[in-house]
Parts: sequence; C-alpha cells; structure tokens
Amino acid sequence: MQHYRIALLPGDGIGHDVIAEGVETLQLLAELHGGFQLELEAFDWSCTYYLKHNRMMPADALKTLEEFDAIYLGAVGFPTVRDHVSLWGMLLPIRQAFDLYVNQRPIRLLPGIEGPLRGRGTQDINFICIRENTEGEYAGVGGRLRQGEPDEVALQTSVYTRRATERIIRYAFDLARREGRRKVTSATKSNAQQYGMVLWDEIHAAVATDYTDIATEKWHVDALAARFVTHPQTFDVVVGSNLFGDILTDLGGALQGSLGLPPSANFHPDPATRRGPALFEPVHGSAPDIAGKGIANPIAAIWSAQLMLDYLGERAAAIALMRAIETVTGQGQVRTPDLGGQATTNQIGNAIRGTLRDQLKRS
Ligand code: GGG
Repeated sequence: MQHYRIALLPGDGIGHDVIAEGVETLQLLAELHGGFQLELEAFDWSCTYYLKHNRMMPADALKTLEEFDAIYLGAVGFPTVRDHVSLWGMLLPIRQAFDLYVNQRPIRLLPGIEGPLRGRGTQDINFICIRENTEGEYAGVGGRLRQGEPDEVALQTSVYTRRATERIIRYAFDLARREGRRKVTSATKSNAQQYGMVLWDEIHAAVATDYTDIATEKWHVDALAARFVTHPQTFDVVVGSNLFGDILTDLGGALQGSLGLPPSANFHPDPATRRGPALFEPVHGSAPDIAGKGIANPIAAIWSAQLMLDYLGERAAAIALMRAIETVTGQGQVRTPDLGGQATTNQIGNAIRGTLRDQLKRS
C-alpha cells in the first residue's frame, strides 16, 4: 500500500472553503480505492498568521515542507496584508526554493459548461499552458530608491537565464509529444523586450529543431491573448514566461467559464534533481469578497487534487476523480453562483463525492 504525506496550506479567504472539499474528496478516494493511504497535516500559514507573527510562515517552513510528498495549497492573500508581502512571504519562495519550475495549467471547457465564447464547445477549448515558474518577471530582483520622494525610482528586473528558459520550453515540447499534442505555441514579446525575450525566442527556435514531429509557432503575447479568444481551437500546448503564463491562464480560466474551475500543478519533473515536494493549487486567489460565505466553486481545488493524484502515480484514482468532476458539470444540476447557480461549495463537493461512490461501486 502506498503512503503519501501531504502538507495542507489552505492559506487565506476561500482557500479554506475549497481545500476542505478537496481534502474530503481525497480521503474518500483513498478509502474507496484502497491502494493508497494519505497522511494529511495542516498548517495555518496565511495572512492571519502574519498578523500574529509578522511573517507568513515560520523561518523553518521550507525545511518542514521538504519532508512531504506534496503540498496542497488554497490561496494566498487578504486585504489585511499587502499583496506583495503575502505572495513573497509564502507562495513564491516555495516555488523558488524547491525549484518547481513547471507550472502546468490545463485550459479545458468542461462538459455542460457554457463558456463566454459563442459557438465554442469542449473540442474547441482544450489545451495546456506551461508557465515558467522560477524567474522571469517574478525573479524578485529590483529595489526602490528615495522612497516617498518626488524623484523616487523603482526597478523591477526580469531575469531570463538560458538554463531555465531552455528547460521550460523543452518540457513543453516533451509534454506535447507525450500527450499526442501536435503543436507548441510560444508566448513572446521580443519586439519590445529586446534582450530577455529575444533570448527566449532564440532558445525556442533552437529547441524546436529537436522536435521536428511537433509543429511550433510564436506570438507576441498581446496578439496571443486576442487569439485565445478568437482562435482557441488552434492551441495544444502554450509555453510562456512567469508573468505571461500567469496572465494568460487567468484569461484561460475565463474561457473555461469561471476562475473557479482551472487547476494548477507546480513541480520539478526530474526525480533525480528534485529539491522538494510538488505543489498543487487552484489558479484562483483568495476572493475576499466571498470568503466564508460557503459559495466558492471548489472545482479548481478538487481538480488540483486530481492533478496531485496523477503526479503521485495514482492514475486510476485520478481518472476516476476527473470522470466524477466531468459528470457533475455535465449534469448541470448543481452550480455555484460563479456559474449562474445557487449551490454551495459543500453541495458541489458532495455531488462529486456522490458520483465517485456510484462510479466506484459499479466498477
Ligand atoms: N491559488 C493560489 C493563489 O493565491 N493564487 C493567486 C495569485 O495571485 N497567484 C500568483 C501566482 O500564481 O503567481
């Protein structure tokens, strides 16, 4: 029997509501499936923790997390703490310290959900975004001079290394090959960013020569954003820098019908050089306006748990959970308000777990 230690970081706002549903679903799967056990340990690191301790997580948090097989995170940020303090106090240091350089985000219209694009169905919106997750615009390099003075200066430097750029673009091509996808699209902005993005383009062109079976293209990110809306059916795998990937995947969430739907997996794909556990989180943030109301959509968090099972090697359980999510969206009977319904977070979780019970009983 496989045994997995999972660190739970619900974080802030609706992170608590949605992770609770994900956890209950994971526990049910472990019970019904029978092939693995989960040992879950929760940590209260968050903006609330910050108000008591003046930091988002303890000084030895990364050491603590190292011992786990995976991290399951809800959301980071709340209006009580400045956003750059909360994000740089928790999520970004975990990604960087453990070198979780792949941020994989599927953009897929689920059955039964009508996205905002007229005439587009599940076959039209089905691609995977690969976001570089350790450097680029989120390298954390810069500073402020003469703060508060009229001649104040702020510098925020993007960092693109050959090594990190090459490995993320190579990962995108490998993924395309592995998943039987035909094309890799690179997000660039090399007309305006004549150093970093020109390096990015050169590496993209060089890596592509090793994958002649996979078609490739590049678009400036502004045009690419427009094509997400006008030509979503033309994408298979999209690879972009940290900021471009962050923005494009929120747009992708909107194409899916709600930011309450897209999941994400942050990981280092090579077990031989891995420095720490992978991290799974919904793409959405803490949504302070609906926090604690019990109406947040838990599907992004439950789908993130599904990605975690797949990453851990629990393929059968992952397939069963994806089927249950799709069955519930396909039936369209329970929907949270973001999708035009009146269901609660817990009702969606219960519907998915009820479907799982039915499915696994029948198999
Ligand atoms: N689900 C994690 C979360 O709170 N996401 C919101 C956010 O601002 N994330 C920034 C990022 O993904 O870099």
